[in-house]
Amino acid sequence: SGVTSAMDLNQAWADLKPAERENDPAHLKTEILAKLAYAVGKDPVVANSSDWLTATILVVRDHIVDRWMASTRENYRAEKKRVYYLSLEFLIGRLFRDAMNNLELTSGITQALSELDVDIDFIRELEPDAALGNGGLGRLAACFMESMATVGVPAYGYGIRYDNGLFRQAIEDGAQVEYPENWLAFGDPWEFPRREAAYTIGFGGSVEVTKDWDGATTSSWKPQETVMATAYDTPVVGWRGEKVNTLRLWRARPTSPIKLDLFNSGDHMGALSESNRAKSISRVLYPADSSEAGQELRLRQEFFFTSASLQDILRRHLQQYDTLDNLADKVAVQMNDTHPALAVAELMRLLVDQHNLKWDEAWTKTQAVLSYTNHTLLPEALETWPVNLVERMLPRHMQIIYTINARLLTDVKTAGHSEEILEKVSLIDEHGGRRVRMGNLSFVGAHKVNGVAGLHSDLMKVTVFKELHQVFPDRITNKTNGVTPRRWLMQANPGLTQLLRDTIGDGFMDNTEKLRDLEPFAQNPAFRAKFAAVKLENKTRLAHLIHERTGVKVDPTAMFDIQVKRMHEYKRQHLNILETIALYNAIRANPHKNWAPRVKVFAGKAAASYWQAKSIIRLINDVGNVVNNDSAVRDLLKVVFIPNYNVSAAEVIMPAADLSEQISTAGLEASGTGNMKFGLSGALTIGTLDGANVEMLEHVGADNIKIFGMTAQEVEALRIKGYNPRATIEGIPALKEVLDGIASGIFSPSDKNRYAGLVDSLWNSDHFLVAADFEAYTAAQREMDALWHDQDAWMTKAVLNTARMGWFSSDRTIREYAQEIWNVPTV
Ligand code: B1N
Repeated sequence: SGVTSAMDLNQAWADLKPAERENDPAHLKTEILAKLAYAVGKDPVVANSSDWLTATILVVRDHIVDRWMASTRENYRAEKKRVYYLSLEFLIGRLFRDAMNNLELTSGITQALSELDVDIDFIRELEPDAALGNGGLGRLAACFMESMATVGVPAYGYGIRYDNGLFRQAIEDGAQVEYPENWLAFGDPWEFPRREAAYTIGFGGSVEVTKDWDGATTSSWKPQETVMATAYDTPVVGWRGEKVNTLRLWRARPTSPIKLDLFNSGDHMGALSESNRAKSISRVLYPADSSEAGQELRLRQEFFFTSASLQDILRRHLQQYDTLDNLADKVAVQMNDTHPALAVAELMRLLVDQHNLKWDEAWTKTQAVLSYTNHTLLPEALETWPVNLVERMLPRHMQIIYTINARLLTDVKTAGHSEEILEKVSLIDEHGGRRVRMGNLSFVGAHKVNGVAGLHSDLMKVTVFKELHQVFPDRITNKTNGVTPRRWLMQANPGLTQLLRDTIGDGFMDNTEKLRDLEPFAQNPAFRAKFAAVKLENKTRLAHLIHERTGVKVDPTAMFDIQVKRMHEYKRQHLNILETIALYNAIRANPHKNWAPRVKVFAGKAAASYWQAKSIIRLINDVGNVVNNDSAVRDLLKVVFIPNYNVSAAEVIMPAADLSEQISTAGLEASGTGNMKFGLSGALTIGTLDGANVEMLEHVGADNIKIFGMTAQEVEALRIKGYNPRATIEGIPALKEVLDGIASGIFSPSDKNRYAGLVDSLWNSDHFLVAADFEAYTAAQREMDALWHDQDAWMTKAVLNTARMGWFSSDRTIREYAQEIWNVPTV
C-alpha cells in the first residue's frame, strides 16, 4: 500500500472546502476513535455497539457546538429579539440521524463507521427515543424547534426534563399494558447540565404587604416550600447547520437534600420526604392527550417550569440590557396551550413585586410579550383549576388573577357588554365550585391567540372564545400547523428524497414549495414506476417491522391502509375497525369478488385510565386474531396493531402508507399533523373535513384526496336537531350485523361480554357519530378499492400529493408566527 507523507495529507486537507473538510471520512474516523478512547474510555477491540453510538454522537455534538456558540454570540452581539417557546411537552424522538443530516455529515460518518466495521443503521436504533410528549402537541413543539433554527429565529424551547417520558405500550393478550419508559437509563449524550443556571421555585405560604413612605403598597410572597429548578441544555441544529438554538429543560431538585435534624433523630423516611416531594415534579410526563389531567402535581409541574423559564428570561434580558424598558422589543414568549398559562400571573408578579414596575406598565409589557396557542376545543381538555387549590399553592398568583379579572370585567362593562358576556369572559367559572379558567387567563394576557388550522381558528371564534372574541376581535389569528421536511421527508424517506433530487434537483430541500416542480412527472409512466418502487421498498421495510413486533406476515404489494395516532373516541379508530369488520363479512360472503387486498394498520397509545380507548385497542387486536387466521379471506385482508407507537415507529410507518386515515368527527381534531407526514410521502388521504384536512383538500385538489362524511356544520345541526343512534344503526344492516357480531362474542369467544360497554355506548349515545358517518365512510372505501385496481391512476394521485404538500412545512408555519405574532425577522 502506498504510504502518503504527512505533508501530502496536510496539503490535501487544506485544499478541501470547509464543509467537505467536516464531512471527510478519514478525519471523522480519527475523531470517533478519539471520543471512544477519551470520552467513553473504551478500546476499539472491546467497544460494544452502544459505545460506538455514544462516541459518534459526541463527535456530531462537537460539530454542533462551535456553530451553537457562534449563533448565540451573534444573537447577543446583534441584540436580536429572542423567541421563547414554553411547552410542557417536547416529543423529539431520536436526534442522531437528524443532527447528522442537518450538518450534512451523513455520508462521511457512514463511511467512517463502515471503515471501523460498525453498521450505522444498527447503532442508530440503539438511541433511546426521547418521548417527552404525548402526541401532536409535543411533536409540533419539536418540529418548531428545528424550523426556528432553520429559518434563523433565535429561540429557546423551555420545558421539563422528565425522568420518565411517555409510557412504553405492550400488547398482552390483545390488551394495552403500560410500562415505564426510561430514556435516561444510560445517560443522554446530547445534553449539557448547567449547574449554574438554577432558580428557586416557591409553593404555598402567604403574602406579606408592606406600606411605603408614600402609602403605596408592595406585596411580597413568602412561600412555605421551595424547590430548585436546574437547567439541562440540548442544542437544536437547523437545516444545513447554519443556526443552532437551545432546548432548555428543567429538572426539579430539593433545596436541601435531606433534613439532617430528622435524619439524626432516626426519622430516615421523614428526612427524605421533602426531597422526594421536590424531585417528583420532574419525575414523569402526564400521559394525557387532549384529556384532563387535573391533579395537583400537574399544576406544580406547570408552575415549576413556567416560573423557572420566566426567571431565566428576565435574568438574561437584564444581564444584556440592564433595563426592562425594552423587554417587549427583545422578548417574545409563546405559550403552547394553557399548560404555561400561569406565565401571565408570574410575569406580572416578577415585574410588579420584584422589579417594582407599576401595574399598568407591567400589564402592557406582559401582553406585548406573551402569546398563546390553543390546540383543542374539547371541553374535557380545557384546563380549569379550583380556586382554593390555586389559592393554597400560589396565593400571590391568585391575588394577581383576581386583580386582572376585576380590571377586565370593569373594562368590558364600561364598553357596554352584557351581563351574560361578562360572565363568559370572566377568569373565574362560578358554576359548581369556583375554578380558574386557564384559557381565558391566557387569552387576556396575550396580544395574539392562535388556532392551529383554519377551521379550528374559525370555530374558536364561535365556541370557547366566542365572547372574548367579541370583546377583542383582533386577537385571534390562524397559524396552520406544519411538519419539518428534514425529519419527515429527507430522513424518514431517503428513497423518495433521492428520487426527487434526481428528478427535480435539490431546490426542494431548501424550499418545499419547489416540490411543485414534480407535478408534470405525475403523468410520466417511467417516473411513476420509480415512485411506486420507492413506495414498495418502504412498505417492505414496514412489513418487516410488523412481522418483528406482531408476528403477522403481510404482503407488501397489498394496499397499506394506516391509522396511527393517539387512541381517542373523537379520532374514531372504532369507525375504522367497524368498517373493517363489515369488509370482512362482505369478503366471506363473496370471497371471489375482485377485492383490493388490504393491510389495515393501527397503532397508538391510550391514556392508562381511558377505558373506552383501551377497549378499542383490544377490539382491533381481537379482530386481527380472527381475520388473520381465517383462511377464507386469504391475503385479501390483514389487520395489525403495532405496539408502542412513537416517533421512531412513525418514521418507518409514514413513508409506507398507501392510504392515510384521518377520520375524526368533523370539528373535533384541531389540526392533525400525521395527515401532513403521510401526504408528503405520497399517501392518499381518506378523511373528514376536519382540522388541516380542509387545507390539504385545498392544496392537493379534490381529485387527489377522498373527503367523506358530515361537515362540522352538519355535525352541529344534527346535534341540535337531536341524533338518534339507535334508529341510525337499525337503518344500516351491515353495521347492525357488525355490532351484533361483536356483542355476541365472535371476536372474544372466551369473554363474550368484553365489548358490551363499547357496543352499548354506540347504540345509546354514539357521541362521536360513528353510525351517522358509517355509510359515507364505507362508500368512500369502496371507491378507494376501485382506484387501487387502476395503479396508474392511484400513483398519479400519490405523486401529486407529494408535489403539493410543500406548504405544510413547519418552516412556513414558523415564518408566519415570526411575522405576525413575534415580530422577528427570518432568513
Ligand atoms: O395538538 C396538535 C393538533 O394537531 C391536534 O389536532 C390536537 O389534538 C393536539 C392536553 C393536548 N390538542 N390538545 C392537546 C395535549 C396534552 C394535554 O395534556 C391537551 N393536544 C392537541 C398540534 O396542534
